[in-house]
Amino acid sequence: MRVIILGGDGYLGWPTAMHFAARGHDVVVVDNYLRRLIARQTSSEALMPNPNLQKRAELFEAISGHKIRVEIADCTDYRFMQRLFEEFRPEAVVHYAEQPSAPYSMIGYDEAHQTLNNNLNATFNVIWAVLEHAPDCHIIKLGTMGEYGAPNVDIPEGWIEIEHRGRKGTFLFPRQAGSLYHTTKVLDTDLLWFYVRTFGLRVTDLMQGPVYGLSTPESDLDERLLPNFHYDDIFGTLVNRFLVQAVAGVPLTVYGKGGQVRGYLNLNDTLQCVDLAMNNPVDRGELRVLNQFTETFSVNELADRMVRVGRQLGLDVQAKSIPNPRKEPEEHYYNPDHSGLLELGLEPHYMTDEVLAEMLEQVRKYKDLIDVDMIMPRVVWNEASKEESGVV
Ligand code: USQ
Repeated sequence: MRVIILGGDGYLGWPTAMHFAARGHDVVVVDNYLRRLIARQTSSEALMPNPNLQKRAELFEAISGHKIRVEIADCTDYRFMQRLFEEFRPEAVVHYAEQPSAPYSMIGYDEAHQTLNNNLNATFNVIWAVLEHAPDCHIIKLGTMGEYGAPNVDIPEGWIEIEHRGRKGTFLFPRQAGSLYHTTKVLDTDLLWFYVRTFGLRVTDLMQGPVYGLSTPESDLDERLLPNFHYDDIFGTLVNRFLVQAVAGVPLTVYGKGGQVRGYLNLNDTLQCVDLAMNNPVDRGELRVLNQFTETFSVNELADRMVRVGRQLGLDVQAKSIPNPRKEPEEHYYNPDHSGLLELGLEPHYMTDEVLAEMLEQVRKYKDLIDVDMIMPRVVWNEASKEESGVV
């Protein structure tokens, strides 16, 4: 298939590009290096150095024989998007081109505005480029489980049937995100749904939980092909941060009570899910929502596992609760459905002790590159914790 991957330099975008190219698809990646820029501006660089996209594509082609076309461009530039979609006529577009950090979006006006503008305008331009130049193209959009928040009822996959005063209807599940970043994803979903029901686009919205992992079969070909692995408070996701903290001997940063439950998945399962979505497209006029995670854990459960497995490897691992920089429930009900991707054929890689030990050993190789100054939270949007921690 002809596939465009927007945000192809990212933690998920680059491994996805290699995964599809290795399976014989015709792949174009687009990125404007926004994440690299923000990482430099906020001192949040990835653990290992990552060559730029052009260099990674050249290297991947030299090693594997599979070509990935690179476009360094901004998805919020509609003229560029028009030219690309008109010329390439994609059959699928995977849209990762968003500012993905919740903490970054909560720093202040400029960061919130940049997140809102980038994310909404990129999504809007994808919609219009498809409408005008490739109306049959399947849009695979990375949403987030964070769109739902942590409601006190079971979370379906996108749609809920409501009975109200004796009549029934089906609606998108009410969403209440905990950061401006997560809120932009709610708005993305609404934009997509409007254009699906009005102009018959075909869209899959993948509501993904936090992803963990350092490598994929393709990135194992050469360490310069590894995904950008962040462990800072801005771009690092929980498990990846805990892996680095365990190796560095820094107490695991449990935010608040640690009862926050999320649905997690291995990076290799993200690739499987996106692949399954692409190979099982929806009909025109359909918005399919799939909850993309394989198992749920609380922060405390993950900390306990990391302590146990880390100690078995001889690491000095401890967990410590610190004031929660985020405004979020720290003890709550959480029961989201996630059968859609399993029905499509997902074979989960669960987080076993062996998987954790393997990831810890991988991080250990880069121990000397860890900068411990990036670990403690620097962005606080919980007023009570601000006073407690003295962070301004
Ligand atoms: N947390 C800690 N300690 C830490 C870091 C995080 O206790 O050192 C807690 C957070 O407070 C939160 C949970 O762990 O309750 C998950 O945090 P996270 O940073 O792994 O995830 P989040 O900020 O929600 O964002 C990440 C990705 C985002 C994606 C989202 C899926 O950065 O792009 O959309 O995971 S979800 O969490 O389901 O919304």
